[in-house]
Amino acid sequence: MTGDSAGTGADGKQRQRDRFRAEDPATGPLTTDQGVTVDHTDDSLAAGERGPTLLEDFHFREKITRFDHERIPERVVHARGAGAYGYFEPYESCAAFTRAAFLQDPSVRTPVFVRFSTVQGPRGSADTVRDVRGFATKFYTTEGNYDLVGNNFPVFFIQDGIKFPDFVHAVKPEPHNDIPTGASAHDTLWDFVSLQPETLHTIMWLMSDRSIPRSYRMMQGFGVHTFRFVAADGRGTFVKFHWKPKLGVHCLTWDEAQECQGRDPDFNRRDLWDAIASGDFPEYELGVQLVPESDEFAFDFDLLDPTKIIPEEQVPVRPIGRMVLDRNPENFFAETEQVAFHTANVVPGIDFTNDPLLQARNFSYLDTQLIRLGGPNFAQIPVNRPLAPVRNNQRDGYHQGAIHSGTNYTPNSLGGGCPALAGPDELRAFTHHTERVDGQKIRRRSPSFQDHYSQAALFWNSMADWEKQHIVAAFRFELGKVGAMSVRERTVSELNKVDHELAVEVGTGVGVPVPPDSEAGSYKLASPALSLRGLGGDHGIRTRQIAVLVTDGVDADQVVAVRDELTSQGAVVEALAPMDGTVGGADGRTYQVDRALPTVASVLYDAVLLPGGPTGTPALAHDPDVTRFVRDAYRHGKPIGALGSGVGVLGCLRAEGLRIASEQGNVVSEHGVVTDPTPGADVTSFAHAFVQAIAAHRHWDRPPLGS
Ligand code: HDD
Repeated sequence: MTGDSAGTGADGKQRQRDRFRAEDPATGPLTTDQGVTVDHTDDSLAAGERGPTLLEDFHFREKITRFDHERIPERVVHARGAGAYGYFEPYESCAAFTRAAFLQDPSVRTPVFVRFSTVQGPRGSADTVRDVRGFATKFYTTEGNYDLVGNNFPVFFIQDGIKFPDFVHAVKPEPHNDIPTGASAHDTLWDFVSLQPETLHTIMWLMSDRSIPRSYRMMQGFGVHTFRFVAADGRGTFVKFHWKPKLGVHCLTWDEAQECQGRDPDFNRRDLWDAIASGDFPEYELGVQLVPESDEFAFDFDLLDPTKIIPEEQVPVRPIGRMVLDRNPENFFAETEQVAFHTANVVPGIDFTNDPLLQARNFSYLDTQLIRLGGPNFAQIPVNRPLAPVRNNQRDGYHQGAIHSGTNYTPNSLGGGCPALAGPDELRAFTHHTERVDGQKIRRRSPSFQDHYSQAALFWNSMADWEKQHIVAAFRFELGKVGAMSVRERTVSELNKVDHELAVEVGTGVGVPVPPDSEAGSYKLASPALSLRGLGGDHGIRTRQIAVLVTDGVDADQVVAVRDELTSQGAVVEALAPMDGTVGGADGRTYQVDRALPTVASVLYDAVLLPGGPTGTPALAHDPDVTRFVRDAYRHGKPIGALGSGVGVLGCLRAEGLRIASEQGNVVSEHGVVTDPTPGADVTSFAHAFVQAIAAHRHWDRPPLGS
């Protein structure tokens, strides 16, 4: 590939992309791929008006052939994804730990492309499935591309990559009937899990709310493995990478996630796209846990074991920079589908460790791109193209897009010895970290990888009560879908080695005996940093989606006052009414409706507001769409605000046990239900309380309906 550096800086990638843009269709008429102008594309060339199509119709043949070949194989895992461009900037120089150029200068922005994904389902599967999420970042650095190919969990299911095909076969749809799509609740996964206890820690994450993110913008990312930073003097430091979303970590309820799959299968993809399109750029902080090489054996687990975390209480996460995603791709196929990540794409200053999962990945990614992207030249595809110049003797192959000249071997004299090798003092050259390695050639897992239960228990012990309830419910759902009782039983017996209470809760739910307490694990340690309790972000309401249910007769001044307060704090407010168009306010004016209620559902929003009105809004209480909307919002722990006669609309839930504390006067906020029934009340203090309830995201302490 010829060097095509478009310069550095945050817009360097954008300038490079501009050079590969297809011809602007506005510049002239339709042509064939050969540039021949076409004046007719709706009828094929035929022998007579009713006659057979002629083979010489090159335009017809080319058009159909191109169409026939539009699809490429989807990724074997992480097939469904959504991507975005942006930039990364370090907060300060990290020269003390790494010589990576993009981590030196806070004034330098490095362009990035990020792809978020689910793992199990095919390209067309729904977003809000229970699954791990991929979080892969390509940094287009001045020293070449660096890919941080992570997930939203800090641990992985297996310790050695040789088991990856087994694990993926087990979790993927079963081979005989290709069921289930985008789900892990089936016999083969749990058969594997119950026989492979190293999966248990990650399974705990999978059964927790972390596996159903509210948004890619509200999700953490982790490099998972222990990597190595290398400083200019050659000193190595172990490093774990963390992405922390500025908006905090928020998740869906399982019930909500399932309804989203029908209401909007593109829920997460759309959310990312809409936020970027409207200028609410997602932002993540990059943090690192640093461990000096001298402390390699200072932990009670092996740093090379990808099923273990380093608890943040033990080694704090140090923020080193931030990433902002500020541009949607222009073409899904060209960019999001064709982007190719690879754990072995590293730059000077970042190196590997001997983690056997990482070592396997370093083989797999290039290998899979060769088949998926049809040959070895995929680094020339615009989204994959480095900004750093490329000069080498790699040649030919499918889809070679560059015209190379000169010699194609090293050493040469006929080509002037070019390209020359970097000299020993060339700082930009990648030199592998020097590490002493010796041992028997052996196929055996290290004894330091044998503890599979203590960190699964660490996770469980760290959860709030409501998080534990969700985990138990998830296990009951998943194992309840498993047909083989022996698999259910074996899994519960493994869970008992994590925690007896967990095993009892799950075992009784799925109808299998639980082994005695005497055989249970007794791990006491907890890591508060693992609970969602403390991960609320900046506790603001920026980008939260608020539904305001309106109808004719609504007190529009009240709606406008609350809406203005919410939007001034960055929330997105939509007016929903039984029918599209406009509603007539109590003041006689008309107000625009954003969406008709039958086209939406509360699962698509973060909070709901029921405004009052002297005549109209009680009618909403008899609308089944409204009743359902409010009931679901309540069941899913979402903030609900009601003003004036809007409080009466909440009465639709009274029969189901909803107690509204404030029947008259004053603002009352209880379990995220904020009410003020005073007709025409000043909304200032109501809005303040409602904002606080929204900032808390979900209210799990709420009494369930029907109780
Ligand atoms: Fe992987 C894709 C993340 C283990 C083999 N993986 C892929 C993607 C992500 C991850 C985010 C999607 C990249 C994109 O958006 O294009 N994978 C992980 C993490 C792992 C992990 C965080 C454990 C820490 N993966 C893993 C192992 C292997 C692979 C052990 C094989 C030995 N992964 C692949 C792959 C994929 C892939 C088959 C499929 C498509 C692709 O690479 O480009 O090579």
